[in-house]
Amino acid sequence: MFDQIFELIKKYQSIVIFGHINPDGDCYGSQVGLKEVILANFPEKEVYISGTGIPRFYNVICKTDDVSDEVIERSLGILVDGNDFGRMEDSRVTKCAAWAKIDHHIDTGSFTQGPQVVDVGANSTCDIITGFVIDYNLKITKLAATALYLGILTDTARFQFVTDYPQTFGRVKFLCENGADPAEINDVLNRTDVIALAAKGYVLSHYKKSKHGVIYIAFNKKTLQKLSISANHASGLVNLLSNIDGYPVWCTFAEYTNGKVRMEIRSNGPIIQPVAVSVGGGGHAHASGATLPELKQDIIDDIIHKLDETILEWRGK
Ligand SMILES: [Mn+2]
Repeated sequence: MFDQIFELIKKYQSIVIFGHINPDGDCYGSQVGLKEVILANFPEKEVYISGTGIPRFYNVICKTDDVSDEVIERSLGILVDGNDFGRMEDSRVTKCAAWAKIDHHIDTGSFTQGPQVVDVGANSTCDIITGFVIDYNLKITKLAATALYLGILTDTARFQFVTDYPQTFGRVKFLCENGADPAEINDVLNRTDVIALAAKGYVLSHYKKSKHGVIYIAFNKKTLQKLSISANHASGLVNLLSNIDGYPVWCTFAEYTNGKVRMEIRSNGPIIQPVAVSVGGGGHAHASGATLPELKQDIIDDIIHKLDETILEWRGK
């Protein structure tokens, strides 16, 4: 399938790379990495990345691009790290001249507009793209290597969730040999402040436990305001509740200012993706999410109940 995507890349003079809503390191890293790789190998092409990326990495990596409607309409659109048009941050993705997709989320069959590479076994989209660069013997730059490294690092929670260590570490070695600097990336990732510290303290002192092994926390708007953090920040704290003995599933609920709720679920055993799908979300077998219409106790209770059932079924095996 990469052959087909590669043919499209060769064919189009202009390419726009789209990432998902609430961009993470893998989404932004894939966008920057793929853009830089295409430009390194086809310097005459125009390549852009849409969306907000991760602003705190702008200095170390780069900013995203302002892409006009006119450019989008004549471009090949490449979707990275998300299932389909509906997951993309920039809704103008639908206006491209053609499309391709590279992703590692469970395929829902909702992308039918062009060739796609979906490797559900891959730990990150950046890992897949790095494999593509190596297999096709493509040129790579320091910037591309740094961005791709960021995605692998963050989507594996710093090399914790890796399915094929020899393969991934081989790819990481290739990225480091081509200029990725782990120390530089760690420096940005590790930087924190007292607001973040207080938010962690809140999670550690207010979590709840279900009957059968879910550990979770819900943040309403008022709490988030008091803590001076966003719903996205709160959702990013989900792994503070990870790997507690007796609690194979952990999750967060965080209310956006518009009343909708970001839910993140993680697991170190049970496959929780169907529970996320049942409320309109999706993701990976052990890491999924959804946006819920509102923060209501009965909605949360219902989800926790489904997760409890999933744990019971998993324990029965
Ligand atoms: Mn990803």
